[in-house]
Amino acid sequence: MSIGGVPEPRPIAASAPSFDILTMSQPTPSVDPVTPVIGAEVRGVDLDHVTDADFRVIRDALMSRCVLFFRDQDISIASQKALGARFGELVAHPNDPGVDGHPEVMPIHADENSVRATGEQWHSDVSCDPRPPMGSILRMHTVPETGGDTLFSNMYAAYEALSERMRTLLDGLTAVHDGGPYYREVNRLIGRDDGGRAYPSAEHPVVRIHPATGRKALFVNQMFTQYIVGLPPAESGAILGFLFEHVGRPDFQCRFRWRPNSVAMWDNRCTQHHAIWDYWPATRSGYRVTIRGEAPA
Ligand SMILES: O=C(O)CCC(=O)C(=O)O
Repeated sequence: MSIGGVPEPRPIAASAPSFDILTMSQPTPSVDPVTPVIGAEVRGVDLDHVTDADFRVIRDALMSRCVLFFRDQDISIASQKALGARFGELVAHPNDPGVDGHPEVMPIHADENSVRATGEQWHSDVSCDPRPPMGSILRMHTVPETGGDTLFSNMYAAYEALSERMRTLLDGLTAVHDGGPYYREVNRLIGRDDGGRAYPSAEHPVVRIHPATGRKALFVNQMFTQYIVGLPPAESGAILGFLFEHVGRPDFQCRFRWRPNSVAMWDNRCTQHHAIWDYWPATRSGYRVTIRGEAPA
């Protein structure tokens, strides 16, 4: 139908991109929470071409949701590194040589010949470093039909769920994180000679303050935390045992089901994750880049 010979404007199809006609700006990525507590799926962004506006959305969403998920990102290693580098300096892994020509890119791989898979217990990446990574970006290119999900847990929520008395006790404590026991066991399992090398070790607050949000987060994990400083071993062991179980509470978590070319980006300062190896003998394979953080305070 037309009015006075002028055709009526046609409605925009629901699937059309929402360009702003006046400014010709790109559509803003959408950020959809996964649970009320943690995680968001970010849609409408191409990680091969991250604009400044996209980056601001990603950074803000990471601060509020702690872990972000992206689908259908058939991106290059250069793009993955470039995204990480917008957040900070990339770091090589202390026990993994990285891929050829890219020491800061860590392969994450398990197949029928594997005797272990990376990250099979709750942890925050390389928390044994004096400046543990602020974040990690993992892209999987090959995933099993089913299985191989990754669990993420919110360490603000874990801290806030503790009683006031327990929070008061933990607030003043520090703990020693050591990479040696875990990395040496990995090397033993896969038959790699570590040549007696030394691994990072550091003392960190049990409860850290996130430098960007100012919120308190629990910062001890099963993979690296050895003991609480200044407590007898039995008391340290009992408190850490309780906390290691506490971080795995289902109401702090989300669970990510990977597809080929899915990407997850997490903030190691306020999350822990646990990769489930339930898919042997299938293959699961991808690459991680890791971003240097600050000394926890
Ligand atoms: O494979 C995964 O989903 C995560 C692996 C892991 O734990 C890590 O990259 O730290």
